[in-house]
Amino acid sequence: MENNDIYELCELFGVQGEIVGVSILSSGHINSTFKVDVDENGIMKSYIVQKVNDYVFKKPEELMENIISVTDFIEKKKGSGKTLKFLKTSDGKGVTNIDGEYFRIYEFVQNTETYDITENPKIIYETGLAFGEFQQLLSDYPASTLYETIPNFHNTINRFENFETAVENNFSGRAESVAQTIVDYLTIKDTAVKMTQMSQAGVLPQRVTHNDTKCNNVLFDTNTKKHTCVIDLDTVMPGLAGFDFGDAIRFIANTATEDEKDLSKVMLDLGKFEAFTKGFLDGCGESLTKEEIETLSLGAITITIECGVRFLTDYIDGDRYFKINYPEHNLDRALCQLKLAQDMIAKQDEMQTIVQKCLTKKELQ
Ligand code: ADP
Ligand code: GN1
Ligand code: MG
Repeated sequence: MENNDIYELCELFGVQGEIVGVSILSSGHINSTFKVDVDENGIMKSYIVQKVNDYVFKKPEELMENIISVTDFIEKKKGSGKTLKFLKTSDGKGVTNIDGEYFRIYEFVQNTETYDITENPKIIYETGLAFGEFQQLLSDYPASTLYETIPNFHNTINRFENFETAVENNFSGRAESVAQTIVDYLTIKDTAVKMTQMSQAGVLPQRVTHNDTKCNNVLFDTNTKKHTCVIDLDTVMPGLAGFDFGDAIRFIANTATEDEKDLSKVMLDLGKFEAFTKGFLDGCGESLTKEEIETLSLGAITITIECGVRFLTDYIDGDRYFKINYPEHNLDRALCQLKLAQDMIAKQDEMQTIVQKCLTKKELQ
């Protein structure tokens, strides 16, 4: 992205003052993120300028309508500073198009930090609390009024259909070399589709969900180490609470990183699982149903399998969706999710016992 584009965007979104610094913040696999420092008559302010990936998000305007509506709703309940603050153009839009590319600007939250990985149980608890509170705050928001920013995002039946189509088409020619991994994923398909079937049967309710609950999507106050706000709201849409829980566990309770090559290092850490679960349940308050609580551990298994299937699909499709740092990156991610999912399946009863233990502790408080 050119500096000229940044100047033009700041003008379009009404940013006052002189731009004194631009830096790249890049941790995610989808969008491109920049921090822009501005001197507003001696007062320093910073903004995030983000290019929305329109290969992934086909309707950026609808996506921004969702985000603005949800952040306004949270701000009314919790006050400013507890959610992201997006700027609007003079015609009231939250996203603009320059040369066919979509951009938005929002306020940078000062004195905050994010964690890509953490061993600290307090931070893990706080991350659970942040996503649980997010769930609870939006429990009276009418989920059906939100656009589906990526249709069928956590429809695991559909994800497996896309996977099987990718294997058939084999655009990259890589399918033969990963034949065993394909079989391994198909072996656990029945487990992975259970919650989607329960959702379709109306057993699990549709909630407003975040759908990308990695720990680096929570901002922490640098001094107090308490969570300040949940970020990366592109995938906020109707979904299952157990999938938000599950995606967080996939990321935060793995003993290794998402793309660890040495699979002997990849396992579910039950201590981290407990810390997150406690925070999540505390944050959710009374908002979850019995069926939602009973399927939390299945949510973790489901999303880990689904995420792995998505990485493997992309590898076989020729790496069109996720950003990669080297040619086998998506395969490494897929193998790592497979190992983690297998370990979760072996530990499912232990996970559910921990969920019950956290609930009992909550009742005693
Ligand atoms: P991605 O899609 O790349 O994950 P994010 O919206 O999560 O994009 O932003 C990437 C990183 O930028 C975050 O993990 C966080 O460290 C930082 N960041 C994003 N928004 C803010 C903000 N409003 N204030 C401070 N830091 C932010
Ligand atoms: C993507 O943007 P980022 O990196 O936080 C992806 C998630 C995956 C995640 C895997 C819109 O999230 O669904 O779980 O990568 N986001 C989208 O790391 O597809
Ligand atoms: Mg992110």
